[in-house]
Amino acid sequence: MTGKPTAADWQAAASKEVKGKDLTWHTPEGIAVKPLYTAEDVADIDPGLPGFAPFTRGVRASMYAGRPWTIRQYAGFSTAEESNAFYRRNLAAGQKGLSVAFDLATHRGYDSDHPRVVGDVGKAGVAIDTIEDMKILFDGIPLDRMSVSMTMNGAVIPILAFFIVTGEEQGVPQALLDGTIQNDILKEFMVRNTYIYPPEPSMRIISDIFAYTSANMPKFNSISISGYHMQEAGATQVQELAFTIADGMEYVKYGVASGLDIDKFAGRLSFFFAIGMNFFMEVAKLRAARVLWHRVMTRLGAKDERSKMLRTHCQTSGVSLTEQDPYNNVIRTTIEAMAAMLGGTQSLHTNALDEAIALPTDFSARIARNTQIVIQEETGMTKVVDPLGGSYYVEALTQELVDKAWEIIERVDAEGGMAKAVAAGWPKAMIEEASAARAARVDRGEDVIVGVNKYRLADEAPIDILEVDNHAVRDAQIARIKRVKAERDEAACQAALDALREGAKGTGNLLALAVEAARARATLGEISAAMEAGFGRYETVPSPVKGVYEAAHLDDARWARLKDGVEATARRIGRKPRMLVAKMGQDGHDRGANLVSSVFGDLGFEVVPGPLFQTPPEAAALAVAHGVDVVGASSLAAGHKTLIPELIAALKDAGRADIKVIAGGVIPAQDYDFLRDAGVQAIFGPGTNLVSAAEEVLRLLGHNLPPLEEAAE
Ligand code: MLC
Ligand code: 5AD
Repeated sequence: MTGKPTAADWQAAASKEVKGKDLTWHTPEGIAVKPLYTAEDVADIDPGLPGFAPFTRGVRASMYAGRPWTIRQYAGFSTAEESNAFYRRNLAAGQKGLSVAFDLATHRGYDSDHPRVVGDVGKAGVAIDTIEDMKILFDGIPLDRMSVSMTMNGAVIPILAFFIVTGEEQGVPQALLDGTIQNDILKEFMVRNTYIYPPEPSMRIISDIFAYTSANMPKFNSISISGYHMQEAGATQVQELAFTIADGMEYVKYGVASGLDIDKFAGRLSFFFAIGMNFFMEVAKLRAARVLWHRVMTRLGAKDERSKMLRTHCQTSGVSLTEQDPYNNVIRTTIEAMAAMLGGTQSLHTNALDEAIALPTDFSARIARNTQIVIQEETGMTKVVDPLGGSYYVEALTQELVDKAWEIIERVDAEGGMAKAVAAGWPKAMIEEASAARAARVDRGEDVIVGVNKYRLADEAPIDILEVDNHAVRDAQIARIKRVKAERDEAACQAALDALREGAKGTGNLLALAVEAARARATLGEISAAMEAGFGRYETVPSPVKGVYEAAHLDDARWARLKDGVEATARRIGRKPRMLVAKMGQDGHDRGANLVSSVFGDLGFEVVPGPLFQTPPEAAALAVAHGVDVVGASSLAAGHKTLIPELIAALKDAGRADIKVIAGGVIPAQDYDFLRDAGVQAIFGPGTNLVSAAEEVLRLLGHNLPPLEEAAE
């Protein structure tokens, strides 16, 4: 061949190598990724320069060459004392910023002595009931020098009030408090489920926080608008991108509608994204997010460039990690961390290798932290700003993500904004459909997960995990609540709570009122209840998607055999087999439960999708009322050892010990014997193939499936 090869020459050469096979990769977000990108793909694209609008290449001119991203590991468990000690050890070992994980009782506005939270205290995060707990949590950590992120949405008012008063009692004025509060309620209604109040008052809380922090706490980021939990719930990257930016738009509109000047608060809005295993897609996603936010904020009338600058935290993906062969998780997290930094994140959490089983131990936390330190300090990767800028593929993909996400953002906008869309339910349904489609691809081996659906080990030894004794933590918390209540000026405390109650019914800044209540030693539960008196508590029922998982299995002999088995069972017992999918305790992680409801529904079960947040007796009563054959208890927040035995006892008390109880979710192998001894008939851990699980459930219901060959004939 003479002369320079052309695109057509390449096409011919590649086609010959693969004998004409189409090499296009059709991604779940509906993007057709080509096997080659060239200058032609980016002829119309100019990514600009870092530090300048629209910030495609990063929000700072010097980026990590000037200052690396903040190594900010999310952590919290047990008591404030234990979490404080853990933070201090981590800071001494190279962590740079703090990030507090609260337990689910705290998230949902209950003190540790509340009867609904017995299984949750100190389990998924640290228990905080009063300002005294918060002071212990930050003991020896100067809040004017350490930036602190707090992941709190439902009980955001008492927690932020405790934080402000903790600063005050440390001698730190509000103006110097540095950090971030998550404060992102829209995604709670969509995917994370730690809401307390209905949507309208929840949006007012956010505007009140914007008003208070923009006036008093200029260094504090008033919100962390989060797509993370959408990806964890199964969203594609385009969905995550679009709904997160659309959520941000909605908050800005509410802030403006409440009378705030957009440029007074928008500079302190921040974002939070998940970083999964699709490496280049994630790099492009962060770049696209910045472009989109700049576009949206310009449209909403922001003038200050800082208001249009998307600053973000990232966390590597929890769902991408596996219980099986868990050291593979170190590899996955390293790849994800690199995508986050090459995308230009401001702050990063890297997950620990025991993610799929339990909270991090000192050992697993060290490896997770060192993943970032090694990238920052050993590789030279931080020396050049946006090193992937100009990559044909990355630039083209960035543009494609902008365009695809923009279509969804325009739809949300046309339908009146994200609060309306969330109420209508279509974003959640869209995410759940993507989740069911992904589960089907994994269960069919089309999406590979090493050590789970390919190269699986025959035997695995359990690894050491962190265990929290929730009963001991609860006893200690109750003792401290009693002490604080005994020592406070009761009249002053009640007066502050009355003022807050009035404020919730009328106007008045809720955070300002809660700061008074925190000073007067009101508890988190009391502050939440005072607002609940005006707002009510929000409840919702799940509505599982239909047909997505089945559609992917229509050619599958095992699926056909299962459906026959369900039908045979129905003939035998005279009705469809019935299953309650129960969510007990304050654990709102409903991805697994929704998936199970959806798949068993597709199989022909009559599924009762239980509401979130039930107590074990409530779940038992629901099971009895519906006459179910089996209860599937889904547990992802470590409450299983308390809640499931109580469920079994409640069924027995109701005279229905015959109803079978199975358990699924984040349940470590170490707990299997305990649960079996308590009467659990089958346990499905992370990475369970849903077809296999359904086969086992049918066996439990007394149906023996024929060998596969016969069924296939
Ligand atoms: C940064 N700075 C620079 C610079 N880079 N100055 C000069 N040259 C450079 N190259 C300055 C910044 O302007 C800023 O000052 C200061 O340094 C800090 O940098 P930052 O980039 O703002 O980082 P940080 O303080 O870490 O803030 C990052 C953030 C913030 C804006 C994204 O919101 C944040 O920390 N978020 C964390 C959220 C989080 O951890 N969430 C956990 C969720 S877990 P200035 O004055 O400009 O501010 C979860 C799980 C679950 O949700 O479900 O439970
Ligand atoms: N400590 C550390 N990490 C946590 N995560 C949740 N709770 C904690 C905690 N208490 C992380 C996990 C999870 C994600 C939502 O946040 O990685 O998947």
